[in-house]
Amino acid sequence: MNLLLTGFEPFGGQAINSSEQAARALGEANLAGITVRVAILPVDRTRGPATLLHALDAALPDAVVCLGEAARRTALSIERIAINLLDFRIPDNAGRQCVDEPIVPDGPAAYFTTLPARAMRDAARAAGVPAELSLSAGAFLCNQVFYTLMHELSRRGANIPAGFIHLPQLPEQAAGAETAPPSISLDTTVRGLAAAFSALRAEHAARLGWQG
Ligand code: PCA
Repeated sequence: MNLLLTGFEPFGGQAINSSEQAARALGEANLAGITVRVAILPVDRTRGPATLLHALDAALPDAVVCLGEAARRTALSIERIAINLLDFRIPDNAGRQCVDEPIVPDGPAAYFTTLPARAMRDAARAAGVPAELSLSAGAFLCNQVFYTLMHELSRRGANIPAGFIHLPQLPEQAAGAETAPPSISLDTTVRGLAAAFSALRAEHAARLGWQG
Protein backbone atom coordinates (compact mmCIF):
# COMPACT_ATOMS: atom_id res chain seq x y z
CA MET A 1 0.00 0.00 0.00
CA ASN A 2 1.33 3.42 -0.95
CA LEU A 3 0.53 5.82 1.85
CA LEU A 4 0.82 9.59 1.54
CA LEU A 5 1.54 10.90 5.03
CA THR A 6 1.61 14.61 5.78
CA GLY A 7 2.66 16.65 8.81
CA PHE A 8 2.71 20.40 9.48
CA GLU A 9 5.56 22.85 10.02
CA PRO A 10 5.73 24.54 13.47
CA PHE A 11 3.22 27.28 14.26
CA GLY A 12 1.97 29.38 17.16
CA GLY A 13 5.46 30.24 18.41
CA GLN A 14 6.57 26.60 18.78
CA ALA A 15 10.03 25.51 17.59
CA ILE A 16 8.81 22.08 16.49
CA ASN A 17 5.54 20.41 15.49
CA SER A 18 4.83 16.89 16.76
CA SER A 19 3.11 16.04 13.46
CA GLU A 20 6.20 16.92 11.40
CA GLN A 21 8.41 14.87 13.72
CA ALA A 22 6.05 11.88 13.59
CA ALA A 23 5.60 12.04 9.80
CA ARG A 24 9.37 12.18 9.23
CA ALA A 25 10.02 9.31 11.68
CA LEU A 26 7.36 7.14 10.02
CA GLY A 27 8.83 7.97 6.61
CA GLU A 28 12.04 6.34 7.80
CA ALA A 29 10.47 3.43 9.67
CA ASN A 30 10.05 0.00 8.12
CA LEU A 31 6.30 -0.67 8.04
CA ALA A 32 5.39 -4.11 6.72
CA GLY A 33 3.71 -3.80 3.34
CA ILE A 34 3.44 0.00 3.47
CA THR A 35 5.49 2.45 1.43
CA VAL A 36 5.28 5.87 3.05
CA ARG A 37 5.70 9.12 1.17
CA VAL A 38 6.01 12.18 3.41
CA ALA A 39 5.09 15.80 2.73
CA ILE A 40 5.36 18.64 5.24
CA LEU A 41 2.71 21.33 4.81
CA PRO A 42 3.05 25.05 5.58
CA VAL A 43 0.65 26.46 8.18
CA ASP A 44 -0.62 28.89 5.56
CA ARG A 45 -4.20 29.07 4.33
CA THR A 46 -3.09 29.18 0.67
CA ARG A 47 0.17 27.22 0.58
CA GLY A 48 -0.95 24.49 3.01
CA PRO A 49 -3.77 23.05 0.87
CA ALA A 50 -1.78 23.74 -2.34
CA THR A 51 1.16 21.68 -1.05
CA LEU A 52 -1.22 18.84 -0.15
CA LEU A 53 -2.78 18.84 -3.66
CA HIS A 54 0.67 18.84 -5.23
CA ALA A 55 1.74 15.88 -3.05
CA LEU A 56 -1.44 14.00 -4.02
CA ASP A 57 -0.62 14.42 -7.71
CA ALA A 58 2.99 13.41 -7.19
CA ALA A 59 2.18 10.31 -5.10
CA LEU A 60 -1.12 9.01 -6.56
CA PRO A 61 -1.44 7.13 -3.25
CA ASP A 62 -3.65 4.19 -2.21
CA ALA A 63 -4.38 5.93 1.10
CA VAL A 64 -3.80 9.35 2.67
CA VAL A 65 -3.32 10.27 6.32
CA CYS A 66 -2.72 13.89 7.28
CA LEU A 67 -1.29 14.56 10.74
CA GLY A 68 -1.48 17.74 12.80
CA GLU A 69 -0.67 18.85 16.33
CA ALA A 70 -3.39 19.75 18.83
CA ALA A 71 -1.89 21.02 22.06
CA ARG A 72 -4.52 19.93 24.53
CA ARG A 73 -5.33 16.47 23.20
CA THR A 74 -4.51 13.62 25.55
CA ALA A 75 -4.46 10.84 22.92
CA LEU A 76 -3.96 10.20 19.21
CA SER A 77 -7.25 11.65 17.90
CA ILE A 78 -8.68 10.16 14.75
CA GLU A 79 -10.90 12.86 13.27
CA ARG A 80 -14.28 11.78 11.94
CA ILE A 81 -15.57 14.98 10.27
CA ALA A 82 -14.11 17.83 8.21
CA ILE A 83 -16.31 20.96 8.09
CA ASN A 84 -16.51 23.70 5.45
CA LEU A 85 -15.40 26.49 7.78
CA LEU A 86 -12.37 28.70 8.36
CA ASP A 87 -12.50 30.41 11.74
CA PHE A 88 -8.94 30.88 12.95
CA ARG A 89 -8.20 31.19 16.67
CA ILE A 90 -4.74 32.59 15.79
CA PRO A 91 -3.31 33.92 12.51
CA ASP A 92 -1.63 31.43 10.16
CA ASN A 93 2.15 31.63 9.65
CA ALA A 94 1.64 34.29 6.96
CA GLY A 95 -0.25 36.45 9.49
CA ARG A 96 -3.73 35.91 8.03
CA GLN A 97 -6.72 35.29 10.24
CA CYS A 98 -9.97 34.03 8.70
CA VAL A 99 -13.30 34.53 10.44
CA ASP A 100 -16.42 32.58 9.45
CA GLU A 101 -15.38 31.91 5.84
CA PRO A 102 -16.17 28.77 3.86
CA ILE A 103 -13.25 26.68 2.59
CA VAL A 104 -15.13 25.92 -0.63
CA PRO A 105 -17.98 28.38 -1.32
CA ASP A 106 -21.06 26.25 -2.10
CA GLY A 107 -19.18 23.10 -1.09
CA PRO A 108 -20.86 20.48 1.11
CA ALA A 109 -21.08 21.41 4.80
CA ALA A 110 -18.92 18.46 5.82
CA TYR A 111 -17.21 15.24 4.83
CA PHE A 112 -16.77 12.08 6.90
CA THR A 113 -13.37 10.45 7.08
CA THR A 114 -12.99 7.40 4.85
CA LEU A 115 -10.35 5.88 7.12
CA PRO A 116 -11.40 2.80 9.11
CA ALA A 117 -11.28 5.08 12.15
CA ARG A 118 -12.53 2.67 14.79
CA ALA A 119 -10.24 -0.18 13.69
CA MET A 120 -7.28 2.22 13.62
CA ARG A 121 -8.10 3.51 17.09
CA ASP A 122 -8.45 -0.02 18.44
CA ALA A 123 -5.11 -1.05 16.87
CA ALA A 124 -3.28 1.89 18.46
CA ARG A 125 -4.82 1.10 21.84
CA ALA A 126 -3.93 -2.59 21.50
CA ALA A 127 -0.33 -1.42 20.95
CA GLY A 128 -0.54 0.35 24.32
CA VAL A 129 -0.99 3.88 22.95
CA PRO A 130 -3.89 6.15 24.02
CA ALA A 131 -6.15 6.80 21.02
CA GLU A 132 -9.67 8.13 20.53
CA LEU A 133 -12.20 9.13 17.90
CA SER A 134 -12.79 12.88 17.66
CA LEU A 135 -15.76 14.84 16.28
CA SER A 136 -13.96 18.06 15.42
CA ALA A 137 -10.65 18.92 13.83
CA GLY A 138 -11.29 22.59 14.74
CA ALA A 139 -11.58 25.40 12.20
CA PHE A 140 -7.89 26.17 11.53
CA LEU A 141 -5.38 24.72 9.04
CA CYS A 142 -5.82 21.08 10.09
CA ASN A 143 -9.54 21.12 9.35
CA GLN A 144 -8.88 23.09 6.14
CA VAL A 145 -6.40 20.50 4.87
CA PHE A 146 -8.70 17.64 5.94
CA TYR A 147 -11.68 19.22 4.13
CA THR A 148 -9.57 20.03 1.04
CA LEU A 149 -8.34 16.43 0.93
CA MET A 150 -11.83 14.93 1.13
CA HIS A 151 -13.29 17.45 -1.33
CA GLU A 152 -10.54 16.81 -3.88
CA LEU A 153 -10.85 13.02 -3.65
CA SER A 154 -14.63 13.30 -4.01
CA ARG A 155 -14.26 15.67 -7.00
CA ARG A 156 -11.89 13.23 -8.69
CA GLY A 157 -13.98 10.17 -7.80
CA ALA A 158 -10.92 8.67 -6.05
CA ASN A 159 -12.36 6.05 -3.71
CA ILE A 160 -9.41 5.66 -1.33
CA PRO A 161 -9.21 5.72 2.47
CA ALA A 162 -8.23 9.20 3.61
CA GLY A 163 -8.45 11.29 6.73
CA PHE A 164 -6.82 13.20 9.53
CA ILE A 165 -5.23 12.39 12.89
CA HIS A 166 -4.43 15.00 15.54
CA LEU A 167 -1.48 14.35 17.85
CA PRO A 168 -0.71 15.72 21.31
CA GLN A 169 2.49 17.69 21.76
CA LEU A 170 5.84 16.04 22.51
CA PRO A 171 7.25 16.08 26.07
CA GLU A 172 10.00 18.51 25.03
CA GLN A 173 7.30 21.01 23.96
CA ALA A 174 5.28 20.50 27.14
CA ALA A 175 8.43 20.98 29.23
CA GLY A 176 8.75 24.52 27.84
CA ALA A 177 5.29 25.57 29.03
CA GLU A 178 4.49 27.16 32.38
CA THR A 179 1.37 25.01 32.67
CA ALA A 180 2.27 21.80 30.90
CA PRO A 181 -0.20 20.42 28.37
CA PRO A 182 -0.55 16.63 27.97
CA SER A 183 2.20 15.06 25.87
CA ILE A 184 3.14 11.71 24.32
CA SER A 185 6.71 10.82 23.35
CA LEU A 186 7.72 10.51 19.72
CA ASP A 187 8.47 6.77 20.11
CA THR A 188 5.05 6.09 21.57
CA THR A 189 3.29 8.26 18.98
CA VAL A 190 5.11 6.45 16.16
CA ARG A 191 4.26 3.04 17.67
CA GLY A 192 0.57 3.94 17.88
CA LEU A 193 0.47 5.32 14.34
CA ALA A 194 2.35 2.30 12.96
CA ALA A 195 -0.26 -0.01 14.55
CA ALA A 196 -3.09 2.16 13.18
CA PHE A 197 -1.55 2.09 9.68
CA SER A 198 -1.26 -1.67 9.84
CA ALA A 199 -5.03 -1.84 10.56
CA LEU A 200 -5.58 0.56 7.66
CA ARG A 201 -3.58 -1.73 5.37
CA ALA A 202 -5.54 -4.82 6.49
CA GLU A 203 -8.83 -3.03 5.81
CA HIS A 204 -7.57 -1.78 2.45
CA ALA A 205 -6.42 -5.28 1.44
CA ALA A 206 -9.76 -6.79 2.47
CA ARG A 207 -11.58 -4.17 0.39
CA LEU A 208 -9.54 -5.22 -2.64
CA GLY A 209 -10.45 -8.85 -1.99
CA TRP A 210 -7.16 -9.93 -0.42
CA GLN A 211 -8.76 -11.86 2.43
CA GLY A 212 -6.24 -13.64 4.67
N1 PCA B 1 -2.14 22.05 14.02
C1 PCA B 1 -3.01 23.12 13.62
C2 PCA B 1 -2.48 23.56 12.27
C3 PCA B 1 -1.15 22.93 12.12
C4 PCA B 1 -1.07 21.94 13.20
O1 PCA B 1 -0.17 21.11 13.34
C5 PCA B 1 -4.49 22.76 13.66
O2 PCA B 1 -4.89 21.95 14.53
O3 PCA B 1 -5.28 23.28 12.89
